[in-house]
Amino acid sequence: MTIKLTYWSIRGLGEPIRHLLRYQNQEWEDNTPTTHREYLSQRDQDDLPFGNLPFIQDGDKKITQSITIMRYLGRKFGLFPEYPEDLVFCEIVEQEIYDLRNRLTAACYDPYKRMGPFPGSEVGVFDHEYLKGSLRKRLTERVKKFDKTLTKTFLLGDSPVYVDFLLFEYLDQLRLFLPEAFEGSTNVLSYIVRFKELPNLKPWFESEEYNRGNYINAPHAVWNGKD
Ligand SMILES: N[C@@H](CCC(=O)N[C@@H](CS)C(=O)NCC(=O)O)C(=O)O
Repeated sequence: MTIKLTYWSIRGLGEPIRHLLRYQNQEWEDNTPTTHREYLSQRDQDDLPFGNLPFIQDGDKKITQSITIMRYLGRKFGLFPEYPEDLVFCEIVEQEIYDLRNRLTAACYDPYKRMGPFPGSEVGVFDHEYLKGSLRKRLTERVKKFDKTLTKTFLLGDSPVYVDFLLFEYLDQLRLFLPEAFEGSTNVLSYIVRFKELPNLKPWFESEEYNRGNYINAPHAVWNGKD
């Protein structure tokens, strides 16, 4: 059965989901709202108690929150850690990479640009270069920790689990933003290369659509906004 993914037509928080579905050779349909009204009507459905994007529909199940979606798909497709201690480790890594990815988002989007000035707000406080510098410092320290962690082919062993799909995508987004933070971290860099060689994913990473790039963020982002 086809899975429906409702999200913007960007990598954003949706791409780990797409990578996992590609790897599984699972048919899916990208459902992209094209107007604000459509976006709200997709998001605010009665059976989505905390409507947000991305969300997936799998049969009669509708699921929001990108990490919950990844865990759900991981369980569905047998890409879930078997042992409790492995799961704890995966969840730590999952949250760690999500924290870094949130900092990337904060550095890329001026909140006032999209939402307009609020009464009493500090318009003009957004400082891309400052936030980028602060992320550079944190990332340089964190990438070294990932380098010590990524000693196997994938996070837990020879084959990927759901967290690898998050980890690859957000490491790759961060690497494109701040390549200097990854210098010398050979385990991380070779992990990124290895992921791109996975069955079913290799053709995607060699495709024209992927190599055109420039679509990590929404159009109003300061960096890598979709044309
Ligand atoms: N914690 C949520 C964050 C979702 C989120 O911020 N989604 C953005 C796009 S990346 C959005 O446009 N959400 C729509 C909304 O908040 O109305 C997740 O991981 O799914």
